[in-house]
Amino acid sequence: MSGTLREGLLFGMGNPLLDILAHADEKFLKRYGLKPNDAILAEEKHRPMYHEMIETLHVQYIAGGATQNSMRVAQWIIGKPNVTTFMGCVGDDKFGKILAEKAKEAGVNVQYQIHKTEATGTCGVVITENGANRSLCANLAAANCFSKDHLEKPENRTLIKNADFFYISGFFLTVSPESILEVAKYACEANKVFMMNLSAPFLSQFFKEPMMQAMPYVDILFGNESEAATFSKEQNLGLTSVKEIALKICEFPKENKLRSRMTIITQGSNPVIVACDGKVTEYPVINLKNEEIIDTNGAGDAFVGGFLAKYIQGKPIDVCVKCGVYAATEIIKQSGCQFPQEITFKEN
Ligand code: 26A
Repeated sequence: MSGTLREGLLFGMGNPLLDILAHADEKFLKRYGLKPNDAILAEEKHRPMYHEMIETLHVQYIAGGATQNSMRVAQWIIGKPNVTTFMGCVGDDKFGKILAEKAKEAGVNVQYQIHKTEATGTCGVVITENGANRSLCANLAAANCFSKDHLEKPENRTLIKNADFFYISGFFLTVSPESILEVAKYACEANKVFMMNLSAPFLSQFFKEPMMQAMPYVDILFGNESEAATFSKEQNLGLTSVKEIALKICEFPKENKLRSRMTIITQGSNPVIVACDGKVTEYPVINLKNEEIIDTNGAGDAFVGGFLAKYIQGKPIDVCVKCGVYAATEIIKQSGCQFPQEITFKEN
């Protein structure tokens, strides 16, 4: 695979969300029925939460949305603008403009679908335990209105055709499975790399059908330990060991027989698990001191971004994982998915 970085090499698609982030206590989580470490879709009962956060807590507005975070982080590491393209749906409003600005600032070529009436989506991020836990509650709004016709515009078709790598977080399964399949099938036919993320336990539980429709196209699947455990339970795998689950996922039916599936599971401060071709490799992470941790919001997305920045250059997997770990570590030291200007990553 070519090691050169060119414009449009990596294509991402997902929910562009503006994170409304605040530190709170257990009582706040209880009031809205939230778990300390989770990601869910907002229901009616969560509506007042955003208001309470803004009125009573110290909130920060930070660019978010899982796939867009990964694209921004990949761009940060790559340094050369427009190597990544991102599509998703925003409203015609201030939040949408902030998201576009932040993504462009990082160098992402954002090609949003813009909804005329729905507002840009937001995500309540409630941080507890001094940054160790983050509870995400997304109000998708305009993000939920993404439609496949956006991909059919000639200029967007060209962007897809020009990409060699595709990444879509599992969260997008709640919005447009048909768009996911369109991209997945194209990648398969062209023998290009299609990648997804388990993203959250609720997707394996309640979006099983679209998830399993996309699975045969997945060349690389990312996830964390709790998502892997829920996936195993929901698929009746009868496995609890993360390594065994990762190996089993690699064996699920696959369309493109020219590529073996790779499953990559992060486990917080425990080693990263990489399973492929019947083998499992563990890679250590960097353990931060408690006082260095600001919040873990975006850590998983940053891991993917760092990994992809190297993977699309054809670097060996150990370098890709090391870069993923580096990126996640930097993001944990800041509020939300934000990163410093300087890059101190060394491949060896
Ligand atoms: C459909 N859902 C629930 C979501 C999300 C989401 N991004 C897309 N769809 N729920 C949370 N996020 C994003 O995850 C990031 C942290 O990993 C948040 O916006 C946050 O930036």
